[in-house]
Amino acid sequence: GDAVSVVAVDLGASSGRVMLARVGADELALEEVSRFDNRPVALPSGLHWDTLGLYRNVLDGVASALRSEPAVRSVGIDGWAVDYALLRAGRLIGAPFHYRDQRTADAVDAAHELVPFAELFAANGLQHLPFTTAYQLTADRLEGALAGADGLLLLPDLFAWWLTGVRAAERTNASTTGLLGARSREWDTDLAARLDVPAGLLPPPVDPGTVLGPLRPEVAAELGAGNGVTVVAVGSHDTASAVVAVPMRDPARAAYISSGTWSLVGVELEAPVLTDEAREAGFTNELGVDGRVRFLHNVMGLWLLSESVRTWRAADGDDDSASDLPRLLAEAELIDGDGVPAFDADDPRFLPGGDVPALIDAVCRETGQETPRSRAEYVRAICEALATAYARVIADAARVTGRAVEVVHVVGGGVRNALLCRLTAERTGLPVLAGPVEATALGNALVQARALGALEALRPGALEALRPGSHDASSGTTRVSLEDLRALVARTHPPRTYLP
Ligand code: LFR
Repeated sequence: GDAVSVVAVDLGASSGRVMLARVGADELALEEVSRFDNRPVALPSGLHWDTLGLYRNVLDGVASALRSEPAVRSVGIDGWAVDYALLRAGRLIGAPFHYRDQRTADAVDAAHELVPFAELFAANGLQHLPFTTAYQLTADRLEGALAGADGLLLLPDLFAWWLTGVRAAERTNASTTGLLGARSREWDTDLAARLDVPAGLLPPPVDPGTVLGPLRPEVAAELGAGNGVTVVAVGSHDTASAVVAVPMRDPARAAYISSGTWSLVGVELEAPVLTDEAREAGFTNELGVDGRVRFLHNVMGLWLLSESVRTWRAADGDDDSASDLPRLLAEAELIDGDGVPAFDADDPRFLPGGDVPALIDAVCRETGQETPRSRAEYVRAICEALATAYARVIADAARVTGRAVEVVHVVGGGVRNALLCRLTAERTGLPVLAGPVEATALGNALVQARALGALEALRPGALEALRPGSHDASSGTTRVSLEDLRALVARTHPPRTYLP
């Protein structure tokens, strides 16, 4: 058929990967071309991302993808949300901050003095998270760090700009800044003015699926790219791309968990829900691809496990057999879940990370519980706490939206955690459909392939329409829908079922 090759760059908070994808009406295959660590750097100024190192890895990854498949048509970049670079005259001002940096501690109150949280939520629809871009910008402002800035780019947009020379704010990620109107889907310049954030910093929003442009000639030369390799804006917020590839049959009856460093738990809607109930239950309304809304809550996620393993590994020195996660999960399977302490996975003390087992101990003592007695017990307690949080959020989402949730999809790295998938089915009382693991890269690739016109045959009735005498398929007004894309994911990456 008319399958295309595209490159999906997916930047996660602990590692990045470059994937070569082959996408067509009956084909959806990924090949990992490169994977690299993304290690934050603690400087006297705070915790930063190594943006140039990441970009170097993106360039090298794309170059090797092009070497193995010279027919690559486009590149799309997604990454974690909210973080940004400040620019002056086209140059970076300083190293971008990591969202887990603690500099927003005072900025949150300062921002709420200008615009109370309830008013922020009514305008931007976002759950309270202390690292939302608007609070980070408030911290910058209070420290005088916005002076002289004439531009701002979220990190995936920064890399797209470096590749193409085109500056834009891809909408799904822009919706995590707190400065995009939840209903208007445009920058809320009144809100920015009230928060004392110069709206002039914000580049024009573009929708996912927009062809940003060709590689800059210098970049094309360095990468050995032929003419015609373009950069396509995808759902550049990683969660937006992941949800594109959740193989939901009927989004009105499904919940999803995008399970990685964070667990993003919620439902997909056509319009935001900005009620008091939604705000009080901690929901966010982030923008998805095709104007959908991700009504979800950020649960602390696999971060609790990865920080625990990191702590144990540091204590063990060279011998890392006792901190091997698959092994600990296998041991944790055999433990009685009622025998481990219960705690709130969303306790804000977990956000900066560090010695998570010690933090769990502190929480247990406060709540008059015994602390876990072994690493496997910590692992079990964490999985129990996450599954409990998932079940609560899914029940809240159903209540607040008035929907009946009948199935829970899990995508992302957490699909590999069979214990967590099983506990999720148990706690929610619903079937869990687990997979695909690489939903984010798949969603990224699907949006590129659709933008390149390679998926027209997925449109219902497309084949009939191509027959002589009928209307030309390409002149139809309906485009290949998310449901068509998801059906392709379900066919090519059938999920695994866990029954309650
Ligand atoms: C997931 C994610 C979440 C966002 C958090 C911080 O990788 O993008 O959606 O809340 O990271 O950016």
